[in-house]
Amino acid sequence: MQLKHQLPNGRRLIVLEGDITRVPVDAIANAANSDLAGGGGVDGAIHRAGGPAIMQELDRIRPALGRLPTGQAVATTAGRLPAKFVFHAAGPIWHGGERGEPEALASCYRVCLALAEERGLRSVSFPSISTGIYGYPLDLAALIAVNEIIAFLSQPAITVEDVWMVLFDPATYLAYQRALTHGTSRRASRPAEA
Ligand code: AR6
Repeated sequence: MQLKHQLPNGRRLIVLEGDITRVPVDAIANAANSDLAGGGGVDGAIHRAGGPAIMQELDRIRPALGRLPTGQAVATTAGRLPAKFVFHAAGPIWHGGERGEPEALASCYRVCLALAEERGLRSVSFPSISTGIYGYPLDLAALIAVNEIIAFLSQPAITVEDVWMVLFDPATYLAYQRALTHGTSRRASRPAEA
């Protein structure tokens, strides 16, 4: 299942149910953590599919960087993944929403999109950052993600053309579908189901 939302400037947000390691793009965002030491969920899947080159590059980055602040991201090779880069973002752990979680989550999307733009990339994919092990409520996270991505894509003269939200399970896909449909009801164009 997928839902495409095209902006007046031709940029697109594509919401897709699937495995992010199998969708070819220029850069894949990873729901990582501040230690950049790998983990479960999509982080584990990305390291398994990309192979050891990703962790080797993180091992070189880590000493200089220390802990990656929540809401920030760093770029590495994508190894064997069908992409040029992986952007490792440290999403917020949900503590009830009063500890800066919405700002930190929005920052993950903004920083990864800025990393893509700096590199002149055309396509970026995201998983649903923080809504797995980190416990962020799905509908709240989906609205933040969709709003950040659409705000970014609405800018003039950006190199990024397509942003993919690749959602692993039907409930997550439906939450992003709701966020996109609700969020776009006040905008000029409507998303099209494919
Ligand atoms: N493709 C797309 N989405 C996936 C995939 C996949 N292959 N596998 C899982 N997901 P999570 P978080 C979905 O827990 O909440 C790790 O240990 C998953 O179903 O991966 O940000 C890190 O190292 C869910 O919808 O990330 C951190 O320590 C979404 O990805 C911590 O988990 C995010 O779930 C980060 O937790």
